[in-house]
Amino acid sequence: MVERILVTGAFGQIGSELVPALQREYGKDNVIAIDMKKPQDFEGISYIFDIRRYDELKEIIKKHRITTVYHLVSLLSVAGEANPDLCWELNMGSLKNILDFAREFNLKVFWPSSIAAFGKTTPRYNTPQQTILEPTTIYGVTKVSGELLCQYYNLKYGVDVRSVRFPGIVSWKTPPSQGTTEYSIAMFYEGIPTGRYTCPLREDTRIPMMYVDDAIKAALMLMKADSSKIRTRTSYNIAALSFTAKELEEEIKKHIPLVVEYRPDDRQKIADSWPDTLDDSTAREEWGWSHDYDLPRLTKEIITNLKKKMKVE
Ligand code: AKB
Repeated sequence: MVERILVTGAFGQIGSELVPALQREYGKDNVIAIDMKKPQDFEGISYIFDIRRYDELKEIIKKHRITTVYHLVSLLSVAGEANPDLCWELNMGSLKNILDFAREFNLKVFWPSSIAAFGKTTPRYNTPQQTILEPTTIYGVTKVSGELLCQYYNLKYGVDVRSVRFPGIVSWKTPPSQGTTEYSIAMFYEGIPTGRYTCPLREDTRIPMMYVDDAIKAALMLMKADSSKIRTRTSYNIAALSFTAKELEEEIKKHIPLVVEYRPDDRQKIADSWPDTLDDSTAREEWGWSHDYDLPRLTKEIITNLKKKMKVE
């Protein structure tokens, strides 16, 4: 059967890289991209509208005979704290609707959870797959609730929904958005053209992180895995890197001159509530997860690409 794929939040940080990967794999005509706005150079089928227009969404699912949804729409941690009501409405409302459509039209669903599902009471080092989930951000609350809702729809209605807890994703195609780990992207975006960056976190803040290519690889691998292998229907821990802000600064300095000033703001409290490192052995055992990028490779890749994008020598 031909897969016909819908991606929501298609032009955000992950979607901007996932959509072309899906188009390469399944063909341009089989990938439908939905977001609030579209980049000028996008080639493919897209619809530009607010995801909360559920009747319209349902018509698109029917019209294109969608089989699989990558539901990426989400307000991140910083945006969520600025508007908790909207965060709940958008993150949870849209997930509930996508899961209901999945029930009705027998869709397979990918939905990203996050390390934001963890909190201060979670073991900080080598955080286990099954552990205490008491987040203190509304974004984290939507991730824990979302994980449980996914599991419920799987158990109750047999919906084939799969999820990973993404660490902070480092990428270069889209500018940093309103998350806590997005400082890492901003360090490149501001550091390359100006040689300076003011970091909103302490230099010793260590957070699990991952290059975007590994994040795309994880999503595609998980969705392709045989359903009998997927025994976790909440969300899988997946790990790649874990670096401090200072370690990132030092790695970037091997390529460009950079002065970083550390001036922690509200984001520090959020970062301090997340683990340092994750145990992702369940994902590695059950569906063969492995990452490719280490910090030097990630840094070189981003600097090379961003310099080209920014036309900086
Ligand atoms: C954020 O920082 O809010 C996100 C995340 C870790 O989910 N990047």
